[in-house]
Amino acid sequence: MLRLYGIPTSGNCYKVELLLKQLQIPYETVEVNSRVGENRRPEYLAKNPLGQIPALELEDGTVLAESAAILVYLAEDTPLYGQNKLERAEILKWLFFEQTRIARYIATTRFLVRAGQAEAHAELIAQNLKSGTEALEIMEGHLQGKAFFVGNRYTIADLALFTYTHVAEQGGFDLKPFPNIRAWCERVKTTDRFFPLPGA
Ligand SMILES: N[C@@H](CCC(=O)N[C@@H](CS)C(=O)NCC(=O)O)C(=O)O
Repeated sequence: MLRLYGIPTSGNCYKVELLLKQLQIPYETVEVNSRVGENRRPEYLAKNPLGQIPALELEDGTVLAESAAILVYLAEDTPLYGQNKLERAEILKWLFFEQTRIARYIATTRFLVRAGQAEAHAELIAQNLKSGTEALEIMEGHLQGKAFFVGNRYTIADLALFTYTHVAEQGGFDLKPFPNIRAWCERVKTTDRFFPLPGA
């Protein structure tokens, strides 16, 4: 059986867990709590030298890291990944965008705010709010007249982007000026076997 290392409240772990549930793939979880540094323990590093959560251990013992790579691995050959070369490339584009903009600016800011470290990192947060809002503007424009990001149906691009976008206000972002994003978030929540991000 597949084995997911991480904690349910981590957005990056949630992405993988949500996909596993939506694809109805059986799995078990092993808690590796990054909040207390368990991701840096030698026994975990031996499994995942990248030293972060999530990681997914396959039946043959291979360990996959990086949430976007895990999503692609799990979704391949399902309707939640691209059905042709162009769709697959477009999905990868949004997965990279999620990592380089949404995770970088929005998830980091939310983490710092929730950890009570906003004042200590005021300059970084101000820059992130600006860059993260620019990323939201790009998403808002892309969603104009579209229900989902790629191929007019729910895919792992939506799943990945949704995770930290729908809780962006917890990091001090304002989603009010983004009606397309807000409507899309509600749409994602109606997909089969959706469950909310724990602790959000
Ligand atoms: N790019 C990675 C980021 C993973 C990540 O940032 N994980 C966090 C928890 S949400 C973590 O392990 N933080 C502890 C650390 O980096 O030491 C992914 O998408 O999987």
